[in-house]
Amino acid sequence: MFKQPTKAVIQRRYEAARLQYRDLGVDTEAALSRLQSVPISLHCWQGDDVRGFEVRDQAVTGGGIMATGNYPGAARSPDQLRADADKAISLIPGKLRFNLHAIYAETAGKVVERDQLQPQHFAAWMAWAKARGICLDFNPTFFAHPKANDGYTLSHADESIRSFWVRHAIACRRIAEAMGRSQKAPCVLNHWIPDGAKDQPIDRWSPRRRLAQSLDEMFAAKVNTTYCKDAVESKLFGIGSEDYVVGSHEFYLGYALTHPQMLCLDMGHFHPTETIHDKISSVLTFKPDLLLHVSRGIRWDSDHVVILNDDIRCLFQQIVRGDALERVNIALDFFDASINRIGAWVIGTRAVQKGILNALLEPCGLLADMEAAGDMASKLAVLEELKTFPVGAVWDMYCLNRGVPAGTAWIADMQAYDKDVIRQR
Ligand code: RNT
Ligand code: ZN
Repeated sequence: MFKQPTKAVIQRRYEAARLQYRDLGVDTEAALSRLQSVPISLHCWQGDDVRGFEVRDQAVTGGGIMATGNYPGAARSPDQLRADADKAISLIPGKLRFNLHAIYAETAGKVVERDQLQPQHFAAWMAWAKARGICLDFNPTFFAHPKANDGYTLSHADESIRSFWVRHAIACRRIAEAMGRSQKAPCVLNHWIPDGAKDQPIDRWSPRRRLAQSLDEMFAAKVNTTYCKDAVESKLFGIGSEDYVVGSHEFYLGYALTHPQMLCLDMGHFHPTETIHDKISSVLTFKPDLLLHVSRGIRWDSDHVVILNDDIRCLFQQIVRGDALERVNIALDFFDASINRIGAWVIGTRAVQKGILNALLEPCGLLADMEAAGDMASKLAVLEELKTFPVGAVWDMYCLNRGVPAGTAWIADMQAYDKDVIRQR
């Protein structure tokens, strides 16, 4: 089981698929070379259930986000996390980035407050990424901290707490800038805060005014924005902030439209039946670029492992049809602690790549022409027929070209690593 098909079999199937797509005017070779150049930012936090390695001297009660499940063998040191990420990376074709959070700092056993973090605390991560030719992205951590215990950070009414978090954000902007310099390419720095109220706050105004003020202060700090590309991430509700989230979609959309920072759209941060694919063309009409958190909510912002569902298909169709792949930063954001974590990384990332490939294999011009001519039945028929086209044969060829297991073969690698490494911890 889970054996790799031979090279000849993959090539034969690919050749048949290539001809089938060619009949519709789709160039599979062009699609494959385009796919190869689209980076996906692999999130470190799937490897350890968003715990990080921070050395703390005070208890943390507030959460804001939560990974559920108790699958054994989660990475409990930076070296374990890097080894696990290496394993996942070896099973994923195409270009990757790696996304860190401030709580993944390495401080040699010492307590280093978050507003004191320095690029040196990420030196090992930078060396690891450089050796693999991978660029880093970064996030301040505004949760899992005593000063976040009561549910407010950048919008806190207590000036000493609010300014602490502003200093943390500025420290992270400097770290992102250093990462960017070291990789000679931008580092995307995403700001998400848990701020909000469980039940009906009377004053929904002041926290928003304070958040806007904090953002202005953070972004006024002198940081080279060629290297540090800031984004702000909205949310509908969280655990303990069911009624009111300070950084709502409208809030950050407003902020991003009146400031240079990017907007981040997380697929799990809207109403349960609300999807983000129709937001892409609206946001990119007014902004040059965008950050995506590719996730999968089930009934709520549950951060399930991404799979190739309609949400993913529609999302990348919108991006490819609008020729916007260059303008969208694709980052993953899910954390399932109930299954093998390397499996989670690989399943989710390969699903996103398949979603992009699926969109690249669409005869966009043909469909647009039929639509312009008013031939809606033909358009719908082509879209339907495409659903059973052999995208898998093209995908397998991609994996073969990139030296990564094709089809189900990677599952055997995951199982062996589970037995030999994960379950030995
Ligand atoms: C939380 C946000 C945020 C986090 C990561 C860990 O709801 O989605 O992006 O998941 O920063
Ligand atoms: Zn997110």
